[in-house]
Parts: sequence; structure tokens; C-alpha cells
Amino acid sequence: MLIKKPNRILPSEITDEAVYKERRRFLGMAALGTATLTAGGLMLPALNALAKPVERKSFPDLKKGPFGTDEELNSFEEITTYNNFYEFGFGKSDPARYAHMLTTHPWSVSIEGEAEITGRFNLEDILKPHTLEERIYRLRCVEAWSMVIPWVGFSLADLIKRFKPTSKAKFVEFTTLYNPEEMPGQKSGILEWPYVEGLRMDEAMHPLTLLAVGLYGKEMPNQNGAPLRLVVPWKYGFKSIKSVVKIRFTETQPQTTWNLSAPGEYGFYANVNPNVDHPRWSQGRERRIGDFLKRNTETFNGYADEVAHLYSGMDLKKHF
Ligand SMILES: Nc1nc2c(c(=O)[nH]1)N[C@H]1C(S)=C(S)[C@@H](COP(=O)(O)O)O[C@H]1N2
Ligand SMILES: [Mo]
Repeated sequence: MLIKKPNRILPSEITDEAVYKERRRFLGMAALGTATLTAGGLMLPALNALAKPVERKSFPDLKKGPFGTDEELNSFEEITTYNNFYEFGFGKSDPARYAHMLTTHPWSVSIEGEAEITGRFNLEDILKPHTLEERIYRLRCVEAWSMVIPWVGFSLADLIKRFKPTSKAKFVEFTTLYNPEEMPGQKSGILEWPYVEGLRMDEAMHPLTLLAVGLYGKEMPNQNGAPLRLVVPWKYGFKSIKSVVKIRFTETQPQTTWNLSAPGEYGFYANVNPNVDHPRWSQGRERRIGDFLKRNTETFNGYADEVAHLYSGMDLKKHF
């Protein structure tokens, strides 16, 4: 994501020096927990020494879910080292370096708002009734890159039905954990924290909309949004909120993080649309990570047959 406010970070427009300074500042913050004070001053541990390899549980006997693509998958390496997760820094490799700081067990999710059943539930209880499957989806970032990712998860619709939303529930709001000690990016003012996203109820109930708990057959790497994240494959990647701790049913459209940050650039709908450019760059083409040449971006990221009906009669230039 790229931010416009001149006092914030603007990867496409700022000088190398400003990037360097802001990154130094972030490294300082991230390292605080493990830095040691020596005669020479504050010593920062070597970057890679921070990241310990973690054992990830495999999910056995995963069935392939619907809506698959036969496009070539991006590698595990690509999917886990080129990320957007500003809670761990705004460089693409920062999440792979720092996301191990996040404690993902135990984890609970609070279900709130316009529903018959609400409360705070352990993640295990949230997941228990659901059958996990593998769903291979394209993910198209608003910055004009994309990947093909084999997620493990289940349809959000199946979860929503269990909590019986009332007739007033018109939208669903999702919130990421707020814990600046473990998510040092939250100590920076680059965005308002915690990260919040939202969907219209019919979008949330669409069978393509996935709650993901893993990828490549194993538990979710922290940098990809462990232990629970949303994946909405026909929308720009920023809708696919990571490390979710709250799901709230609302009557009115939720305020969402990127829309609050730059309303002229990031809309609530954020449907992938090659015909509606970002004010500062074209959305007509994209680079699949690993490819040399760019390819054309498809309307609704290639999922138009499944989702175009949700927006019939809407002016998608206005509701971008
Ligand atoms: N909490 C949170 N969720 C987030 C983000 C973030 O910064 N914080 N970045 C979003 C953006 S811009 C993208 S493109 C995707 C990237 O997902 P990936 O790193 O698994 O490819 O996560 C989205 N979810
Ligand atoms: Mo993104």
C-alpha cells in the first residue's frame, strides 16, 4: 500500500533518505525487546537472529474446495517473504523478519453486534464445527502485484450462520489484534490501529469469501495473518485482514483502515477493476510475483462469473 499524506511514508515519491530513516526508526522499535545495552550504546541483534524457525501443524486429508484455478502456484518462499502486514513494518520483507514476535496461541475471537449469539470464544471452539479445505485463490494487491496461494480454510458464510445475525445486520466488521508490544508497527502513526476492515453482508455470505487458518497444507505463517485471516479474492488484498480478533455485525457500513487513511485512493468496496485506476497508477496490469512480464488484470480478479451479480446496477467508478 502506498500512502499520500506528505508527513507519512510514500514509497513512490519520497527520497531514499526518508525511507532509510523511517526504516531505522522501525528497526529500533522492533528490536527494543531484545536489544542489549553495551558500553558502546544500544546494540541491535542481527536481523535474522530474531526469526526462529517454528513448527507448523499440518492439516491432513484436505479436500480441494471450489473455485480453484489451474494457474501455477507461487512458492511457499514467495508467499511468506513478500508480504504486506504493517503491524510489523512497511517493507515487504519486514513481516517475515518480525511477525514471529506475535503470540498466536492461545487466541480468542469476539463475536459482537447484531447477532443472536455473541461473546468471546477460543479459536478452537470457533473452528471445531468446520471442515477445512484447500482453496487456491489469486490475490491481487492494490499495488499491482499478485500471487496464487493455496489457502486452508472454510467459507465465512458457514461461521456467520452459526451466530445467527439479526435482520439489522447489514455489514460485517473485522478487527486485527491490537498489541504494540508484539506488533511494533502499531507504535508508528502510519495507520490508525487496530486495522479494521468490513464487508457488506452479501459479500461476507458469498461462498468464495474465506476464513483462512493456513496455507500449503499447514498452519498459517505469522506473516500471512496467523492464526485466522480473511481472504476475499475478488477484492484488492487490503480487504483480506490478518490476525482477526473481532467479528462484529453492524447496521451501518464500517469505517475501514485504508479508507480512513486515504479516502480518495482506497474505497470501501475495493473490487479489483482494471477500468478504474488508482489516482496515482494504473490498475490495468499487474506483475505476478516471480514473473518478469506484466499481465492484464481481470475484472473482479477473474471471479466475475461468481460475484458480478452482487454489484448489478452499481456505478463501480463511484463505489470503487
Ligand atoms: N492487519 C492487517 N491485515 C492486512 C494488512 C495489514 O497491513 N494489516 N495488509 C493487507 C494487504 S495491503 C495485503 S496485499 C494482504 C497481503 O497478504 P499476504 O501478505 O498474505 O500476501 O494483507 C492485507 N491484510
Ligand atoms: Mo495490498
